Amino acid sequence: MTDTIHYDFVVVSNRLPVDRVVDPDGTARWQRSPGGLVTALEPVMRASRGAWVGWAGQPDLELAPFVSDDATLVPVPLSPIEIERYYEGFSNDTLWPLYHDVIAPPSFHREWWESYVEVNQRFADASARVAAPGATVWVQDYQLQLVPRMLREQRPDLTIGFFNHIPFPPFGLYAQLPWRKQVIEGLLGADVIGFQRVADAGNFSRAVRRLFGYATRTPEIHVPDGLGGHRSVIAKAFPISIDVESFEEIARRPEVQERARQIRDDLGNPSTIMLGVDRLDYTKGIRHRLKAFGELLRDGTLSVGDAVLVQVASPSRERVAAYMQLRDEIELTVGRLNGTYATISHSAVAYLHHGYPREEMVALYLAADVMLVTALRDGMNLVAKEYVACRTDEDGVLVLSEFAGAADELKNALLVNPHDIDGLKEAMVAAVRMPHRERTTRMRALRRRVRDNDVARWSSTFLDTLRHANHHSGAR
Ligand code: GDG
Repeated sequence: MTDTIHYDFVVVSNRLPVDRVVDPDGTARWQRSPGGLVTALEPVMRASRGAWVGWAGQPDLELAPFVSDDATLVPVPLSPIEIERYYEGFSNDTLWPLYHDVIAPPSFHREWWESYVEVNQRFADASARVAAPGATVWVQDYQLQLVPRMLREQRPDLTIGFFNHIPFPPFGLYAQLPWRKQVIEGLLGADVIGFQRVADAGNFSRAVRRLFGYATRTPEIHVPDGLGGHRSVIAKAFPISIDVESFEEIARRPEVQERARQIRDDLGNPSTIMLGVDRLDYTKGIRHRLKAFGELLRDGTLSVGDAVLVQVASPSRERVAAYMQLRDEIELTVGRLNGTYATISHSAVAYLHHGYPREEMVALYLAADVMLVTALRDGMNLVAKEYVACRTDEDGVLVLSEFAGAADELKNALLVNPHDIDGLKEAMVAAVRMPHRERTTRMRALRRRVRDNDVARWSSTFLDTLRHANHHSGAR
């Protein structure tokens, strides 16, 4: 242990921000995965000797910490059975559906829970080993909700933050979780618990009151310290965002703009390109979107050749049964729509079950006249913000679900309830027919909002709150 280096700032997330890639000559290397979180935390990492604790994405990989760009990465190994129980099971088939309004039924299995506890303990132990005295540790997301408490038990000197990237459900749903008290106790080990929306923070505080009866004074929760006093925990909304400048920069590149023109050309120059970009997930409302689009073709409101729907559905969680079933359903629907409405020269739906490089995504955003974000429930939805960030031409219409966190900020989008198929159809038609002046007015307002709250602002606001919270509670 004496040779372990200690860090003043530690990020803990299920996945490390790198992917193992094997070059054609057979040599393996690590490639930075360009997620928003990495970008947000890069400056903090650089300024404060940071380490990142997480799983390297492959089973049974026991690796020593290594340096990638400016951060030290600390791999946490997972066995195949843990991947099945902790990750695919408890994280993605229990918590994910439960926290997204039980759109799909959550599965509750005791052995999945046991694995979740064990793996959370391993992440906590790894973090405790690398954190310097008095360090700040920022734990990310629903896979690691027990880590804050486990960490505090070993290391009361640390300042601990937690951010939940997905919604926190209303108590009536949360109460289904057989381990509902343990999860909340786990989270309450943090000094600050961040959520995407004000409503999520409210749901969490209510669950704390209902299950533990602790006093709350928004945004503070008073957690008894066992000595007759209490610790203050802050539960508050910190809406996440994107690296706006990097999207703008890509959108301004001539070759990306040329690619956008080529995409329109390849689609047969329709007057309207509608676009959906999602991980293939049942929370994203892809089926509802296809249904509404199909009915508009059936009614003759839209016609093939004139309008096309491009749907990028990037592969996700392909070993979880609900995702396999969803893929089948979507591909059946797309096949039916194209079978019924496509012509030799024009598709109704261009369906793409691939991941694309970011430049291609930006070109798609630039080509899209109408962006459809129709999630049934979504923590934030970064695609909505990316579309807006890319539209430096102040054109394009965003149709946005009220059930995505982004709707709290992006009020100038066409807000929809995706369960209301008629309402969704009306919004799609309004988007197609919207006059240029109104498109510009709305897009300008949306852009202002996204630029004002970018991802650097998100992380600095969270970390400021964390510093302040710990200062108030006194050094522990
Ligand atoms: C969770 C919460 C919350 C997608 N396909 C490709 C690709 N993407 C990128 C998008 C976007 C990201 O993936 C997806 O982010 P979302 O926010 O839309 O959704 P989740 O993956 O469900 O994320 C969500 C988020 O965490 C952050 O807190 O907003 O609510 O569910 O950046 O562009 N990127 C590339 N190729 C693809 O094919 N390059």
